[in-house]
Amino acid sequence: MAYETTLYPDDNIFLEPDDFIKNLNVSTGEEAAAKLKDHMDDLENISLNVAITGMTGAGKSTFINALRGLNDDEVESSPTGVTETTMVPTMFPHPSMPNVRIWDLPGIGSPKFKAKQYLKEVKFDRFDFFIILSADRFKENDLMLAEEIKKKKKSFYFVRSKVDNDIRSEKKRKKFDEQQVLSKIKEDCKCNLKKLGNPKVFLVSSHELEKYEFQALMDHLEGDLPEHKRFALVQSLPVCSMQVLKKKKEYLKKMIWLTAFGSGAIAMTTIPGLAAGCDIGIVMAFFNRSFQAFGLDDKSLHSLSERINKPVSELKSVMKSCFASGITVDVVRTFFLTSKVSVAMKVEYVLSSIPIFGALPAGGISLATIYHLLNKGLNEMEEDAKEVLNVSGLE
Ligand SMILES: Nc1nc2c(ncn2[C@@H]2O[C@H](COP(=O)(O)OP(=O)(O)OP(=O)(O)O)[C@@H](O)[C@H]2O)c(=O)[nH]1
Ligand SMILES: [Mg+2]
Repeated sequence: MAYETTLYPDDNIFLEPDDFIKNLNVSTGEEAAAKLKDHMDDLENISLNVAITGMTGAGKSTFINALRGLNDDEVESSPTGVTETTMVPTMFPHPSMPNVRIWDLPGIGSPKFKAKQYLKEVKFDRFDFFIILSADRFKENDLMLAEEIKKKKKSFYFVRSKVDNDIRSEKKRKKFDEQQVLSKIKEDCKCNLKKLGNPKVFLVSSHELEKYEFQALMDHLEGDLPEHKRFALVQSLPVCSMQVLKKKKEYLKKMIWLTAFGSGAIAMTTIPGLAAGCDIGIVMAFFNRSFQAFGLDDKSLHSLSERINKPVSELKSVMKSCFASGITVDVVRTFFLTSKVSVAMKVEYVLSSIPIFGALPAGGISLATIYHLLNKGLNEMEEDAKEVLNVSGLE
């Protein structure tokens, strides 16, 4: 995994095209192609290790499944249940981003619990951050663990889980006010955690990620992570709201010009004379990534359909883009050939001022055109994803 060692000293993986080219520091098209390819591989390989811990029954496995967009009874899911089920640290790769790994850490409920020893045993260093879950008041062991994580200069977040249960039982009261119930739970947690200096607490239901504070938790994680890790986090999030969709698009958009440069530069060096002047593999990889990140692939739709109890066919019926049936070379080629192209002026301008790119595909498809088509494809997929979200009733 070369990421940390390559191109960007400032951890800024999404420089503007002009700066990016300057930073590439290359003098030939071949060099540029090689560097762009490296950079794209790096983006593919960004790793994120998330530790989920908390007492037995706190809802760790259920939360992990929800994060991975899976239901509890799917084959790849973390086993959940009312008896103690998770005994050893277990890693669960994200279904479409295997470098995003979510770890189910064993119960920390033992009376003899020693936070320092525990962190050593689970090899705390490999984790980017910890999420400590509790279904009621945070216990002494949770607090000890947070203190120890802090000493090791790692981040932790407290999540009060299963708030849907609280709401459901409080609803039976005559004077029910949801906001009041939530505030009360939060205050109680905060009071309970005071000795740690007011850490943030997020109220979450793994059964209803779109409600309560899952989004706020993700926003905080995103803000605290270094930029290249943010990219992995956002792409791996389950699509549970328009806000998540918007965020995903924002990050994917930043990849567009890189994909356009990459596909053009690599095509120039590896397939000279090819009329298309565009590496279809790179374009496919971009569309595939976007398709999965938007939750439009069969696997994601299947999980969603089970969760909301609607047939996959109903979800698919609202997808109107040409990508609705999946990303294949034929689909992408047809999309390229049938799209009306208006020239993306800014890209054309930037490219024309850079000699090695100025020489790109004579007579073939221009980089500005690729750029434009990638943008168009992404917009169309986003529209499909919005429709799916609407019909699923999550928004
Ligand atoms: N209503 C509701 N139930 C939940 C939620 N999260 C978990 N549960 C239920 O709580 C029980 C325990 O959940 P698990 O995810 O297995 O808990 P765990 O922390 O992994 O437990 P161990 O593996 O034993 O440490 C299961 O019956 C879940 O269905 C939630 O957000 N809402
Ligand atoms: Mg478990």
